Amino acid sequence: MKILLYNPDNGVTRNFMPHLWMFLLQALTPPGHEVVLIDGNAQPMDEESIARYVREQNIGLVGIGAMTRMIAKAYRMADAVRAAGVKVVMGGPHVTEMADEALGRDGGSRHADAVALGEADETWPRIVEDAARGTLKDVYAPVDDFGQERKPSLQPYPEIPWDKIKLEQFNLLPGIVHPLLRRVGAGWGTFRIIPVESGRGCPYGCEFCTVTGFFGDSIRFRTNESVVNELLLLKERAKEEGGQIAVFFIDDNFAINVKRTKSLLRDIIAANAQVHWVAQISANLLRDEELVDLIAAAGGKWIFIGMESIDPANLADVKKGFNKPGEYAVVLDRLARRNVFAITSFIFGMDNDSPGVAERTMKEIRTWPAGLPIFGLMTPLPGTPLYKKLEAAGRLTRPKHWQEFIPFAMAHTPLKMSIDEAHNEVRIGWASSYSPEAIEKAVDSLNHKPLGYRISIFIARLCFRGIYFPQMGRFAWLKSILENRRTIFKLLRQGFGGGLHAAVPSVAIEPVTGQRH
Ligand code: B12
Ligand code: SF4
Repeated sequence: MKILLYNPDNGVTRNFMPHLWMFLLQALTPPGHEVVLIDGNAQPMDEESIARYVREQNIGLVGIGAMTRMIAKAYRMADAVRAAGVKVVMGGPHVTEMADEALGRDGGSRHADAVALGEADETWPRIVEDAARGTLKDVYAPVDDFGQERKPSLQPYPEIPWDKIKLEQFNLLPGIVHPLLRRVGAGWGTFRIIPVESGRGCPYGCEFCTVTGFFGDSIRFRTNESVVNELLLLKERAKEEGGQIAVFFIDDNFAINVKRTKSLLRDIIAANAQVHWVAQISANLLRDEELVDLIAAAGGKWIFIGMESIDPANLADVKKGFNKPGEYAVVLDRLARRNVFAITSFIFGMDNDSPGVAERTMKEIRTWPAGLPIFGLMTPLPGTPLYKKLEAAGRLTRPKHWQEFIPFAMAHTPLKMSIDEAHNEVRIGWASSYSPEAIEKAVDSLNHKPLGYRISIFIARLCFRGIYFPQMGRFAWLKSILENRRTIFKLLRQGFGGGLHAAVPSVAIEPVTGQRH
């Protein structure tokens, strides 16, 4: 059987990193079946083109995965595939919570022939075999013989054949820059960001987050050896194709067990498996100087920190009181001293937020080492304690907000400001962090660092502004480059002063679209 795994685009920004679930399920597919992957971010498709594709390619089963934000598109694509006569199985965090919606049991129309609940590592081989036999069931749940939920242990972990997988769709370097990069130096033929997980689960249970409910509060880790081998494989591939590879450790809290993280980082260093990497770590775990030393020595370049708010009352309200705003600056300085920078994520529209919250937050941010601040709105995702709380209080204004997804739009009214005011605060956050003046200031604040870091933060800021300000086509990019020409000229002058090689950024970064860990 030929199987297509498809992940829809979110229609707003491009995610440059491929989704891990596709590669994982591909690696877990029983022998005898062929699996093709299409990521809508890299290969945009509409309903008509996916229907044509499955017919022309003689696809026997389509697997679709999606977060809540992309689910409306996922359903439209699933409908088109089913209308073409091909079975659809859906999985991921949204349909796990809303299986009845996907199966048309809630009064709406049916979108999927089958739904895989929760982690599908162990159910996927069964789904494939049932589909091949024509005996696909409606629901596949990860349970043991006694009907108890079972979480995959991650030991052993499947070997993802990164040395052979076709990754053409995930090269971040547009063809237009290839000749320039060839002149700059060898090793810039390709640049990819690859997702790698070293563990799953987070016990913290923040009210707005899907993770504790979905992956459970028992944390599971791969062996150090299996992670190190994966990094070595990726490093080897980059070398062979004369390109660059960076890794995004997608663990929700990469240092949730500090002892284990240190031992993994030591093993990465000992095996010379360092690549440049990004990871998500909560601020409370970054108090440990030795951990931060090891992060830097093992290739860590950017740490994503879910700060959420600078107001302790807000943090306590969403059960994230372990975040201490008073120590944010110290944590960021500790990282910056090792040339590790932070993606700092904030949520506006929390219940203790009032108009002016963006400026109050910006005032703090301006005292921190330059990084990449991102701003989102409090969003009740299905299945989370936040959703249940707001629903019970009758505060949801758009209870099924995912059916008509609108980027940066609230689905409930905060207590101390209106929805419009909350939207305005997010706009202020983005505008004052990503204006040409703010970008120039951030780059200038790193004047004491090697030029590579300044270029790196400049490129990253240009990419990150696209999370909020539409920046999809060439024209939008050109406009953004023109607006930032002062900073570009400055960097070029310094680059030519110090030799062009010094100007090649040591690490670039994906324009992630605002993610809380
Ligand atoms: C990496 C990541 C991203 C990446 C993007 C995706 C990428 N290229 O990988 C970035 C950083 C860009 C991102 C952004 C966002 N993210 Co995000 N992200 C994650 C993260 C940390 C890891 C995803 C992952 O690879 N997990 C590991 C794999 C193995 O797990 P999995 O994807 O769930 O897949 C398993 C099962 O779900 C199932 N499965 C999944 N798909 C399918 C499909 C089929 C057919 C089958 C059978 C099974 C199946 O099988 C897999 C193996 O068990 C998760 C949290 C988490 N730990 O999962 C959040 C998470 C998915 N993100 C989340 C959110 C909310 C966002 C944002 C909306 C945040 C924001 N406020 O802006 C944005 C929007 C994204 C967008 N572009 O539209 C939520 C989603 C909740 C929901 N109900 O949708 C999560 C769960 C985190 C959270 N705090 O709640 N994210
Ligand atoms: S927001 Fe981060 S720390 Fe909180 S439960 Fe989710 S993954 Fe854990």
